Amino acid sequence: MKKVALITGVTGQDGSYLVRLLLDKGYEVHGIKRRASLFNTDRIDDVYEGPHAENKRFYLHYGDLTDSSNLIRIIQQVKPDEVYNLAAQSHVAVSFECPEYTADVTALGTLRLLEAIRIAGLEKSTRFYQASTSELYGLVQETPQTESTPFYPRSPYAVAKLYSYWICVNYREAYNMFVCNGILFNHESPVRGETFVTRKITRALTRIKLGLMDKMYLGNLDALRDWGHAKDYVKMQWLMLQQDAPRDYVIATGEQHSVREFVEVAAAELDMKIEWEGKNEKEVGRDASSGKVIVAVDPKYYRPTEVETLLGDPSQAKNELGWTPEVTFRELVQEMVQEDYLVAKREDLCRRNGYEVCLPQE
Ligand code: NDP
Ligand code: GDR
Repeated sequence: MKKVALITGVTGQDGSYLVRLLLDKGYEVHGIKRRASLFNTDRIDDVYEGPHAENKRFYLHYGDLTDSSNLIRIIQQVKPDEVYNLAAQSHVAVSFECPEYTADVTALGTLRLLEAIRIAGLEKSTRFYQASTSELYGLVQETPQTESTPFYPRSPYAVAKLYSYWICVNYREAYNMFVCNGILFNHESPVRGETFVTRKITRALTRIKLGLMDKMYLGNLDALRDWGHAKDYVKMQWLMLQQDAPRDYVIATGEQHSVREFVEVAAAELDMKIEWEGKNEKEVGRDASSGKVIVAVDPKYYRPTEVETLLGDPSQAKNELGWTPEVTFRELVQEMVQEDYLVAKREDLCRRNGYEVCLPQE
């Protein structure tokens, strides 16, 4: 019998990698997408065959984590063996602008899904993966961070994810449900949302290289992150639900880099060298060959409370599940730069042929 999985957040970065992984493993996959005024399925269009295809194994349902009755109906219809709760208002900076909405989706949405499983009477059979996060560690209490490091969230997003983390632990203990928290550190890819710092950098530098843009503005260049590749991390999301007993796992590379270093490595991929001068909000990065300032700091991207440093220790995942990340930091940056360079070249071609290029900016 083929297994049935339900993915919330299927249109997001991780959803798009996870759906491919599960289809490759022979699953029937159901995804929840939000109604939007424009198509929002770019990342999964190549695997979704449309509503009339034959022998379909991938289905999309309209839904929203703020809508309990919708979630109950989908769970009752689909009767999933596995639920992957990836949906969230996932942007830390935006969570300061929309704290209540973030709590509704990112905290209560998890509760609604868990309750929908219970209401459908599936709590003994459905396994549940929760997209927890290294942001839970926030103001870090020890380095590197492990499954037992105390939490200290530093944003409305992280506080909402803290609720989700604990409600998952509680449902596991209270109802004996198979629920796992994956405490994932930052993971990126060419389909990373454009307003997260890595993608913002690769998108901007490739456009600067081709003269489509003059300069990019960033916030805290000193922030340190443990960056991995999304395709490695979704393997672990699946693996966690295949164990005999549910547990929570840290998923990380165990290697840390600064935002400034990310800029330098990405620039080097484009044969550009950045020379830094100034400090804090006066810091700028010049392109060594032209002398032009191509990176500047804009304090508007600072956060009211920042997470300065994150570094994970994935030993438990390695020892118990045999998981290790395959993509190195440099390979990740390379892939992101190469993909964005192709996009920038297309824009450049249009521009040189007289078509106006007008893309959203952050
Ligand atoms: P994305 O922001 O790329 O994707 C988020 C997904 O959630 C999108 O499909 C989005 O839909 C959907 N969504 C947002 N709000 C709602 C809602 N109200 N109802 C239903 N769906 C909604 O995130 P990632 O793929 O990067 O991350 C996946 C999950 O993992 C998130 O929960 C994130 O917080 C968490 N996480 C991510 C990490 C990372 O580094 N990427 C690290 C640790 C945790 P739409 O496409 O319509 O916007
Ligand atoms: P993060 O990712 O907050 O770690 O959350 P993001 O890429 O947004 O920021 C990483 C660090 O870079 C600094 N920074 C900037 N960030 C953005 N977005 N834009 C800028 O211009 C900029 N300049 C500097 C930030 O201050 C921060 O320190 C991501 C999300 O995917 C969460 O959903 C997930 O839970 C965590 O990773 C783990």
